[in-house]
Amino acid sequence: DETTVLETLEDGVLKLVLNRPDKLNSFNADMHLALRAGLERAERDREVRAVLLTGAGRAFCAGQDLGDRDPRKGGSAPDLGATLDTYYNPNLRMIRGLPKPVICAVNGVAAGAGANIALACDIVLAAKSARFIQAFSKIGLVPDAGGSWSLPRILGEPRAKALALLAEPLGAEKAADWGLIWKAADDDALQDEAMAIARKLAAGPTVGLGLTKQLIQQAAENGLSAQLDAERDAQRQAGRTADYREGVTAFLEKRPAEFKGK
Ligand code: T3D
Repeated sequence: DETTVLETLEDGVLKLVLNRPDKLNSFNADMHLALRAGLERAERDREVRAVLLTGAGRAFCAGQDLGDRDPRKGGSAPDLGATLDTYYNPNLRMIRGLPKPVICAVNGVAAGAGANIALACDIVLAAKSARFIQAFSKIGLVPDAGGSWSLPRILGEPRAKALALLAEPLGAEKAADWGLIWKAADDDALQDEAMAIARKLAAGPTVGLGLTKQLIQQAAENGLSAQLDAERDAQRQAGRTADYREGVTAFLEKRPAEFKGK
């Protein structure tokens, strides 16, 4: 299959599969654009109420396709700042800004930008055999795709610096112990567990879930007072949704709520 990102919509879950398994799903321009198209669909399409991101084959994603950066092919040094602006950063911003939950099933090794794209997702599960590698320092680069922002916030400077400077693999179970991801799952159970979470979220009160995601992200920049104001604004909006009415009604009627995502 030559499609670099496979897309399927099932039960409100848009599943996006990075699909260059021979290259460990490393990013070329086409895969960036296909991922962006999938994320744009997720934003636009009301049928989509959660996204599940994963990889085909034995890897999740090995970051940039270094075959496209071969210095032996000649030419001047590439402007990697421009490639971040053009390709990586728009997708990072879309994952973080999408007002719907993004679940990531890290099915195998996640290296370089591949690791940091996974870590930008809202709920991250990884196969127990998967490893996260801040591979950048091995080739003279710096953490990108948001890693220099998320790692110290999640782990603190000592662990963030050791991971980034040493580029040693971090196993899924340790990543879960450190709070870097939600859960390490048995390899053969990963996809089912991730899909079950995605389905559950896709059947949830989408507006409230999207606002919850944004609030928690804003907390990284806000002081308490600004955050209390943000909660007030978000709660006002959530309180006007049909799903809130349904949630309270269902509680009072002692039955499961049937959320419509609006
Ligand atoms: O350039 C810009 O735009 C700036 C942005 C940069 C963002 C970045 O992500 S920089 C970091 C780039 N990624 C890496 O440095 C990781 C390179 N890969 C690895 O270190 C290892 O492959 C892994 C640790 C990920 C996996 O190791 P292993 O032993 O399981 O597999 P392998 O044998 O190394 O790889 C299998 C095949 O995939 C192999 O091809 P072959 O020999 O079978 O034809 C290998 O060359 C290929 N492959 C793996 N990673 C990449 C890749 N091909 C191109 N680009 C890759 N990143």
